[in-house]
Amino acid sequence: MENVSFEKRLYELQRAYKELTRRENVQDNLGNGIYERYQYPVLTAAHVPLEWRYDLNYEKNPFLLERFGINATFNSGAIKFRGKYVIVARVEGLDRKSFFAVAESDNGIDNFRFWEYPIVMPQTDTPDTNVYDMRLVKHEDGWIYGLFCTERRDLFAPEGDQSAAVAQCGIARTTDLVKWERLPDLKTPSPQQRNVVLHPEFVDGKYAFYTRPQDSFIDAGKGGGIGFGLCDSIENAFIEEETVIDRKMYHTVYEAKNGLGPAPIKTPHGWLHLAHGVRNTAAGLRYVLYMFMTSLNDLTAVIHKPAGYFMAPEGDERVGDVSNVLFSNGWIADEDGAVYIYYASSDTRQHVATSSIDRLVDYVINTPEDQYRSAKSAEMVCNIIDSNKGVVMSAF
Ligand code: M1P
Repeated sequence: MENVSFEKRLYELQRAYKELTRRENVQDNLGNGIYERYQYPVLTAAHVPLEWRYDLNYEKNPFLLERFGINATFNSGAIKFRGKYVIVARVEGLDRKSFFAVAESDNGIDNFRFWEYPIVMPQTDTPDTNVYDMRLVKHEDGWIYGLFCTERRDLFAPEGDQSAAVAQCGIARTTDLVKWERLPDLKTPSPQQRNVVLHPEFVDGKYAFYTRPQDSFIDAGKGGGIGFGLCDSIENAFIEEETVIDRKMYHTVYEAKNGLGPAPIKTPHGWLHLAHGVRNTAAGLRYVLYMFMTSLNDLTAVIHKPAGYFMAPEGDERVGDVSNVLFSNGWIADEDGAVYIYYASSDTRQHVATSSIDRLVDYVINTPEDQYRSAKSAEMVCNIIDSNKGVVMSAF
């Protein structure tokens, strides 16, 4: 028998866990003024409680081996709930299956702790193989909804193709984030759906959804962008007509595909949206975040859209299971105007960035829009230089 000290190993595991989950986060210096990044991710695989990963009984696990390993924690929905900053993370096991788990923090930027148990999502008649990327919405009907991607094997794929899948939008609702009522999946005219988001308010007495129609599991195909549609009922949600409100476009950061992030935030100027855009490169797909604003009177009208990306992977964020990816499906707008943007990097870990409604509105309204040509970009820089003439640079 190897000489393993169960007690010593348990002590070391607990000490490391405590240190990690009580570490204060540190705001990065300077930045671009639009948001602040932080030094540490708010959730990693190592934040998952030891009680979930280890059998801590000496008799059954004398070597104290990990019994259920976690690969990643990322793509979290977010909501302010009972005064806490609460995120519902996508927790992915070594078996590649992901499930949802609630973690909360007092200040939104550090000390996130998982609740006692992960969520065991009730099933529809066709069980999910995999679920991920929950968007949490407090709807004006009184429920908290979680919309997520449910993935199942494509039954029409040939036997030799074991990666073909069908993605659809799963819908569940809750009042306490513990007990969930599963509703039928959303039906739309598109063969597949991912990145579906529920609008927090009724529109003409109907439930309003942002969609992302797609032809196949990876490629959006002729599903040309972020769609919008209305449903009479949420208990049997069916969108008859999808209108694309923000389309993919040549030589932009969203030329291959795009998808809405969290539910939009209402401001006096319009609805603030955060989305991800994807383009292809020699090194594979690159996912960045971008923003736009839609009209308060017409949710399908994009009234402001800064050129390019809002956030892109930086430093360590660039590397992970799916490298060169930033993805966000959760943000929290606080009563005092602060905004907590929960973004994940490279399908591996969860981060936070902070900003404010005022700064985001300024960014979205006053950042130049894409003019789609290099010469126009150079002209924009010249305009900024000209308007800076006569401004005293005090540090020089
Ligand atoms: O791997 C990057 C992301 O890919 C998918 O997003 P989309 O449907 O826009 O391509 C999702 O699987 C997402 O979870 C993942 O982060």
